Amino acid sequence: MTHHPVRPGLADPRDFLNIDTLLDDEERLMRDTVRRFVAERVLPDVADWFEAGVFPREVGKELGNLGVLGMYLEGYGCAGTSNVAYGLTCCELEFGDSGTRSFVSVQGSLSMFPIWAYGSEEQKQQWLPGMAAGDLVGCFGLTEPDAGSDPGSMRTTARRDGSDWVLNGTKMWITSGGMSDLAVVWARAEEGIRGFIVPRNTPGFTVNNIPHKMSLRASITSELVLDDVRLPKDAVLPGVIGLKGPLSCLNEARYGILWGAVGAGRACYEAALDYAKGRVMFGKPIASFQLIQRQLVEMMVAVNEGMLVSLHIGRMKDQGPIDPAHISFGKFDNVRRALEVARLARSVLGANGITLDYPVIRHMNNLESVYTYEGTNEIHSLIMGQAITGIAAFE
Ligand code: TGC
Ligand code: FAD
Repeated sequence: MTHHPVRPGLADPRDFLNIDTLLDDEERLMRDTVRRFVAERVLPDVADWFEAGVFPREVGKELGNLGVLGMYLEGYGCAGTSNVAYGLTCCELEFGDSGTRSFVSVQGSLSMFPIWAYGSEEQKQQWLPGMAAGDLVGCFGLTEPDAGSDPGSMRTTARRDGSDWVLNGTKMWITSGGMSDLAVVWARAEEGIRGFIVPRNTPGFTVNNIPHKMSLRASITSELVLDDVRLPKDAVLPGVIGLKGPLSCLNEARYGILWGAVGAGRACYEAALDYAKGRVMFGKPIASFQLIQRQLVEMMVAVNEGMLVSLHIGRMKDQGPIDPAHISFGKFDNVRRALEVARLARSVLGANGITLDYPVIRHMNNLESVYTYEGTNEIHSLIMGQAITGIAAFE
């Protein structure tokens, strides 16, 4: 048996378990490219965007130029990368801000994916290349004021009138709604739930941005109102009927989120580590106190574990169809752990932890939304509960 001597001091505080060695060259290149974009284009301004409550439209276009919009889809201007490369991208984007990753999730997984998976050839040709380039912005309307965790109870209707469709209803909490050129809206038709492509300028379709958010401020969140919105027959996505349509899109978006949460956690851990080494109290850096070291270690361990879980789920997804309950594992655990990391980091920064001069409270507040959207923590518990017991406990 070969004996490898243990050599103290080799552990990298920013990649403690050498997870980098588990990536191939292409994955590392993608990761580094997005990391550079975030450092140059997001981090210098994101606190201002957050304070102003905006997500600049031109950043959406730049993300298109970077090639990350719908990047794991094949054809129609999309890059066709692996799921792991896409996951690493989400992780880096959310190191910047959950709002930036949200924009990319909603564009690629919730707006482009349903058109790519269930659209007609004409719909794909019409919409996907412009969306991949960031020239057209999409949004995904599933949630309603009275139908959140239970989208099967939606009230929005789609009625046939001659060869047209007429949509009525209200969608709530819709990311990118106010900056979108098209909405993928899910509505109840006679035969079951169907998806519709609703161009922004359609008469009867109005969008109102939701004010006063304390979370995901660098992201636009909107209400969509559909008042006798008349659409031609080719506005419907022909390839799917039933709740499995929107739920299958959620699998894609939740996959990106489970990686993204690790990025937000890493940003908080690194900010706390740097701060603790520089901040002197009682004549010593606070990093020298045992209680602070314990907190830093908790954060570091959570971030490394989250990376391993993400990478494992990503490799599973790259190998073939994956059970949605596996994605729930990552969304459930990585987001709650990232939130714990953010709260620990907030405390290590003391009073400085409450300002936008450091990234921590911005991430902490953002993660409250991430905990709730794309299936709340409770819903993901129940999805895994059903997977291990065979009993659905949703109602
Ligand atoms: P259930 O009866 O279990 O299933 C109905 C049909 O759907 C199928 N199905 C799935 N298909 C694909 N993927 C999945 N994950 C699926 N889960 C279920 C199922 O097989 C069945 O098909 P069929 O052919 O038999 O009809 O449905 P249920 O009504 O009991 O609901 C189950 C539940 C609670 C898990 C589901 O409703 C759920 O996931 N609720 C959470 C809702 C949610 O996550 N909303 C997210 C909205 S989008 C968003 O938040 C975007 S934020 C984006 C950002 O800014 O990053
Ligand atoms: P509710 O469903 O009312 O839940 C309230 C509480 O009850 C939660 O703790 C929940 O876990 C719990 N609960 C509910 N049912 C059960 C149960 N069966 N067992 C145990 N506990 C239960 N939606 C979109 O369609 N598109 C978007 O782009 C989008 N973007 C969003 C962006 C932001 C910033 C936010 C905050 C939300 C967004 N959403 C979007 C909506 C999001 O998906 C919903 O908020 C989420 O699904 C939860 O629904 P709800 O808020 O109505 O909460």
